[in-house]
Amino acid sequence: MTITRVDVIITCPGRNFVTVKITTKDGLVGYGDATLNGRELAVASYLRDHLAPLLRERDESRIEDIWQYLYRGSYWRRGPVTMAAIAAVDMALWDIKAKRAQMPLYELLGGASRKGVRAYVHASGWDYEALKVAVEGYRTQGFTAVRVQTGVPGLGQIYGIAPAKAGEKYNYEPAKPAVNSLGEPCPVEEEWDSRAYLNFVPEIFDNLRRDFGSSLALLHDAHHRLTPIEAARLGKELEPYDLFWLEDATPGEDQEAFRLIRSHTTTPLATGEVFNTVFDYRTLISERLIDYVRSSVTHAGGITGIKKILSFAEIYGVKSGIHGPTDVSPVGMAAALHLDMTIHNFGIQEFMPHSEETLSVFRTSYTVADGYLHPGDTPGLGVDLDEELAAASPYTPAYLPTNRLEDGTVHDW
Ligand code: CS2
Ligand code: MG
Repeated sequence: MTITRVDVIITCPGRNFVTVKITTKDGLVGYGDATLNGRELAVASYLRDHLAPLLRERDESRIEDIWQYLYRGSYWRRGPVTMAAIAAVDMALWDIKAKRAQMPLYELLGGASRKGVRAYVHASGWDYEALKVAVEGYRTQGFTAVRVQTGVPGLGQIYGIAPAKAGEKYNYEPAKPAVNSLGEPCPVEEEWDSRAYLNFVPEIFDNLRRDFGSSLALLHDAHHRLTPIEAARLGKELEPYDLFWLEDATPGEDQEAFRLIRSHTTTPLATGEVFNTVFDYRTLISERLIDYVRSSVTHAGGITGIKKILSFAEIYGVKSGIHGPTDVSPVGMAAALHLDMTIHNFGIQEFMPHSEETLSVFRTSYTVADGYLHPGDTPGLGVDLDEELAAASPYTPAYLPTNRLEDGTVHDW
């Protein structure tokens, strides 16, 4: 068959999402997620202006060839915009292939290697007491792994902490709509102080182990803010608390920094949510400097792209920890779940539940029970898009926050 239409759908049911919809001559439809938080329109243009014209009339069954044509054949390779656009096309083509085969995608990718996908959720709070309530809430729901983040005394709003009152709602939304003095959209600015953070965090983990015992898996995200020696110190000080992983300790582009961190600590390390290709991981994986690969299917070239990363990782015993925040759409989340079901080196899946508003536009067939997710057995990815509802929620500019030190210097994140 051939591709007859490529539509790009931008919608904001609670937050922005960019979705590609590919239609074949015989009327099959596939969806792919192209959401790049705070840079949504750049990917939408890449898809609409540069990829859609290349795809029409092409044989939609040739997924690997189309991936290589868009990646290798375009001269300008890699980068988040390019790889999110390729990812969306790739997901949509896998969706169509599995619908044609009348199978849930995980069957086509090799079949189930496990009963379900173990997930970790985000618990946060301004102080330990609020965090404790959030962790208890997730434990009651049956989750066995939680990422824990708290405010830091002396600092105001910091990233990753739910603004809601303890016990109300555990999630935070990464991107925020804000405007500058000219009324133009701009990022919110937050404060940062690594020393205050480093001096405070171990106490939080001490409390958590005291209150929740040893079996709960605890994860923590440093959001690329530390220097290698600070990350080494944190990893070492957290060793008694047996973390599942310490995530994004240092800025992503410096792969060699992990040699220093690794030589000082046995705390497991995860990184890669800002990476787009296997080349971003070459040193990290081949030197066994990390334990978990954090890319999302959406930002790493789709199922075809992330499979290349995970197959490389498998040789070195490095596992998956696929990125699953709310800025990955339900389509991107479904793609992750199908893959998680099949690969051998599955580690854990991040799960930040989408809002009811988002799920009214994206109708999913994946399920969650007792801390496990399951992609469901609907043919394809198992996500339908209500286009009328989508059209009723137009794009609203929103950015991830940025952060500065006390003296005003822009800090890594
Ligand atoms: C976070 C995300 O899920 C995570 O681990 O780091 O909130 C991330 O910052 C956002 O997805 C960025 O868009
Ligand atoms: Mg992260």
